[in-house]
Amino acid sequence: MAKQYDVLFRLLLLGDSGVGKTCLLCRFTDNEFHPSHISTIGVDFKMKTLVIDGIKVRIQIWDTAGQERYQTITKQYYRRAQGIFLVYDITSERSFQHIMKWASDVDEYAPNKVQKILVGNKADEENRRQVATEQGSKLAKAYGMDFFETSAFTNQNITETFTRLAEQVLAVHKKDVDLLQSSLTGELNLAALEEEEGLCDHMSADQTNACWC
Ligand SMILES: Nc1nc2c(ncn2[C@@H]2O[C@H](COP(=O)(O)OP(=O)(O)O)[C@@H](O)[C@H]2O)c(=O)[nH]1
Ligand SMILES: [Mg+2]
Repeated sequence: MAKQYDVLFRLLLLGDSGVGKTCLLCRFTDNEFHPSHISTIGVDFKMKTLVIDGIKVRIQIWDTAGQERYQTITKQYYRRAQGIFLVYDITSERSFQHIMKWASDVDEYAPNKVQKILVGNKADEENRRQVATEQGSKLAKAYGMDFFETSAFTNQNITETFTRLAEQVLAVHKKDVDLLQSSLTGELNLAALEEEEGLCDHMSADQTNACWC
């Protein structure tokens, strides 16, 4: 039987509450958009498989709640992420300023090899824009990150953003993937199962797959 995937990566969505993390994830995995905001509770994930350079890359994308009270839960997940989306809302200067705080948390808690990408969401809301595109690209450049403006509403740059981060993660783990492909063993699971460390003890099995948007 054909293998379902060659490599499994864990990606994490970070950013203030309300910037559109849950909507970005629902748009990417299910091509859906929900106009009302229902706060994400704690941490939740969705999966999708991409084919990059002939390699089946299964990505596990973790959605987080930006609220302060969930910070301790979230930080446990930084450690095992291979890629991180730092998301702000182009109609919220405040959410953009907070990117620095999110980035410094990532520096502190995530592995050194972690790949990051800056995302300015709600690009469809041009008339409410508070953060210029140049401000986003300048910040991304300062941090050495790629940058995309997206819209979960119109589907602008959604596939591009998720694919780019997966490509970056694949590139830094290329040596491991090459080794794996020259062997006959199964898939490479870089995102070790969270149950091993009991991180999902607070969630029930059906909660882990549900869409909270
Ligand atoms: N116009 C517009 N609204 C969006 C977009 N993405 C999310 N929203 C809205 O912003 C609100 C918060 O989105 P949500 O995904 O729950 O944010 P989260 O707290 O970061 O997960 C919801 O009312 C969404 O409908 C977008 O790209 N464009
Ligand atoms: Mg959410």
